[in-house]
Amino acid sequence: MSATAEKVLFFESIPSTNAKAKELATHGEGLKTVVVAETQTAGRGRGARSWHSPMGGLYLSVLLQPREGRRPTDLSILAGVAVAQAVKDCLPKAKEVTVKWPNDCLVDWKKVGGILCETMSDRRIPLCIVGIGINVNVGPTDLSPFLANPFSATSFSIEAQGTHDLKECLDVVLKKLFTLYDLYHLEGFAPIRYLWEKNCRLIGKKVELKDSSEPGAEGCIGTFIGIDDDGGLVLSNAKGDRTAYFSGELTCFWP
Ligand code: BT5
Repeated sequence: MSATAEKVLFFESIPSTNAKAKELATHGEGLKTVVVAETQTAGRGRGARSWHSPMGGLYLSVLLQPREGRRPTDLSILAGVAVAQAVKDCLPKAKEVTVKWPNDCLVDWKKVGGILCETMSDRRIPLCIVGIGINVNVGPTDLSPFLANPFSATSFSIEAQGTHDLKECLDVVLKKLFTLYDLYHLEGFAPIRYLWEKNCRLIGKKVELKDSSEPGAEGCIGTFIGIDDDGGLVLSNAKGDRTAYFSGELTCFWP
């Protein structure tokens, strides 16, 4: 195994690297193909949400496969760890870089990156399109629509003044991602789960999980225990009963 991409394809402006990677996979592109764009005109978030993708950000999608019999969510959790490790390497040590379930990367509790894992289930082992967006050289004006989010938005250039080399950032992200991918295929999900929990600062805290498709609905409040063997968020209620959740939005927290 080699912890590198099979092929990296660069584009200037496309609607979405995930859509492009899916199209390429349909036409025969295989595992470890990476699609990178300088800007996206229709960057996708989870559900009906979008990912704002101005020039200066890093936008990429990678074709990966879960282990046989395992869920694609493994790869979403794995990518979260890779992004957190890469962001840590690129920013000053004093910044606190953490993961937020299911797939965000936070710097000092503000969102610097997001992951969207989509699946092509038309084969025996599903092919996953792991999309990663990171705000690198993105200014505050571009992020202003998201500053009021429960976890606000930030970028490398906001957190550490100056311009960052996007190619270097891409190389770091890919190195972390493929190293973890090889570890996962050799040793399973357990080491990935361990690394994810090590990079999460919400464990042991009281959190609220809301159904993002029903903004007005009441959420589940509980203590964040960790993630289970399938990457589900485990909450403990006031009675100490534990439940695993596989979708939703952590909308508030009490550190
Ligand atoms: C995500 O969704 O965070 C997944 C984002 C994945 C983007 C990558 S870019 C490369 C690849 N190609 C794609 O088309 N997508 C992937 P979610 O957890 O649903 O968060 C989306 C929400 O984050 C939005 O509704 C906004 O509130 C907020 N948001 C949008 N753009 C943002 C940005 N650039 N920085 C911070 N927050 C943002």
